[in-house]
Amino acid sequence: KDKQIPDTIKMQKFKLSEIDSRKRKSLLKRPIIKSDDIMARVRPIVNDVRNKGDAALIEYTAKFDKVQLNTPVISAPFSPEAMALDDVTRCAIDQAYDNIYKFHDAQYDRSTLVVETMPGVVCSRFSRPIERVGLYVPGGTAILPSTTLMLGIPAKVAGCKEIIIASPPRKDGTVVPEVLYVAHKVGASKVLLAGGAQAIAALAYGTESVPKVDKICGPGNQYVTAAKMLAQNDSSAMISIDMPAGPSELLVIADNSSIPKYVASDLLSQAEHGTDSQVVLIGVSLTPEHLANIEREIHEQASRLPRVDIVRESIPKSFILQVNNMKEAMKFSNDYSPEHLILHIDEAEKWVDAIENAGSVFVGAYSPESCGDYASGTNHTLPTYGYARMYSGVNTLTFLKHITAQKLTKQGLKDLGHTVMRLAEVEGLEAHRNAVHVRIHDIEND
Ligand code: HSO
Ligand code: ZN
Repeated sequence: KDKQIPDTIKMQKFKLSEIDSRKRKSLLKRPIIKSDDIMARVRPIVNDVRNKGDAALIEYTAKFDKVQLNTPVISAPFSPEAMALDDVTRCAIDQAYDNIYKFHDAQYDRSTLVVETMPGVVCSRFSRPIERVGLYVPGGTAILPSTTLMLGIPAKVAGCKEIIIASPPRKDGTVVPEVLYVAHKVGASKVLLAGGAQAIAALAYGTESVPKVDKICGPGNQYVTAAKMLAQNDSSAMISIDMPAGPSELLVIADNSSIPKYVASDLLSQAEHGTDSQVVLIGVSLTPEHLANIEREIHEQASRLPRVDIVRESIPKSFILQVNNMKEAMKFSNDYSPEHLILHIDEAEKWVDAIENAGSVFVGAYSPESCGDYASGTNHTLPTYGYARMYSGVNTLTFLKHITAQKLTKQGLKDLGHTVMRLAEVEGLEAHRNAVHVRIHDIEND
C-alpha cells in the first residue's frame, strides 16, 4: 500500500427504490458471529479460571497480554502516583463525571411505590442495589476511561456495595492512570488486571483474590461476550449480565439541510472504533451534489486520521442508502435498530417521536455522537446488533432490583379471599386455597 496515493475511502451505495426486499433485508443484517468456534475457545479458559483461580488468571494474562503479574488485583485505596494526571485531563474527566452523575442520579427514583388495589389490599414496590458488580473496561486498540465512567457512575449512584473494575493491564503490568482515577472516583474497591474471557470468569466465579460478583456489565470483544453468556447460562455461577454485545454501530439520517463536513465526521468517529464497526448513512432525497460533498468529506477527513488503516476497512463495509422521504428513512432505521442514531435533518426534534428502536439518539447538527460517548451525561454502553429492539443501554436501573411487598388487612383478605380460593381451586392447588380458607374461617367466625 502506497501511503502517498491512497485509494478513495468510500461507502457502498444503494437506492431503496432499486433494491428488492431480499437486499433490504440483507442490509438490515449484522455480520454473522460464529459463536460456536468462539464458545469452544472460551469454555476451557473459563473452566481453568474457575478451577485454578489466580494461577490461571496470571497464566492467561502472561499468554494473551504478555504481562507477568505477581498478583492480578490492586485494592483501594489506590496510590496517588498510579492515578496522577495532568490538570487538563483531570478537569475533563471531572466535568464528564459531573454530567454523567447528574443524569444518572436523576434516573433513580428512591421513593416507594404504594398502590391500594382494593380497600385493605396494599401493594408496594421499592428498589435495592445489586450488592456486588463487576465492570468490564476493554483494552484493545484504545484506552477507555470513558467506559469506566459510564459503568462506574450508575453503579455508584445505585449504591452497589462492591464495585470491581476489570481491565487488561498495560505492558508494564499497571493500569492506565485515567482508568484508575475514575475507579477511585466511583469508589471501586478493586481493579482486576485482566481482560478477555479470563477476567469475566474471575468475576463470575471468584478466585483467591477476586470476589465473586452478582452482575457483570460492560462491552467487550467476542470472547468477552461469549464468556458473559456462558457464565449467565451456568446456574452455579448465579450471575446476570447487562446485555449481549456486538461491534459498535451508527446510523445517520441526513437530508439536504445537513452539513456534509459534520455528517462525514460523525460517520468516521464510529468507523474508527474497529474494522468491524457498522456505519450506515440514510440520505433523504439528497441531491447528487450534496451526496458527492458528503462522500468527498468522508474520503478527505478519513485520509487525515491517525487510525486511517482501521477506517479503510470499516468504511467500505458500510453503506449509504438513498430514500425518498423521512418516512422511509425512519422505517429503515427502526427496522435496523441502531446503537446510535444521529438526525442531520431539518427540524430534527420533530422526528424523535417517530423513533421506535435505537440505543441513543443525537438530535441535530450540533449533537455529535462524541458528546454522548464522553461527557454530555447519557450512557455510551448501549445495545448493538439489533438488540436495541428489546434492550436499554446501561443506566441506573441496571444496578438495581425492584422488590415488591403487600399488606392485607383482615377486611382486605375477607374481600379478596374468595377470588383467590376460586383460582386456587381451578389450578387444583388445595394448599393454596387452604392458606386463605383457614384465615377466612376465623374471620367469619369472629
Ligand atoms: N462509541 C463507543 C463508546 C466510546 N467512544 C468510547 C469513544 N470511547 C460505543 O458506544
Ligand atoms: Zn465512540
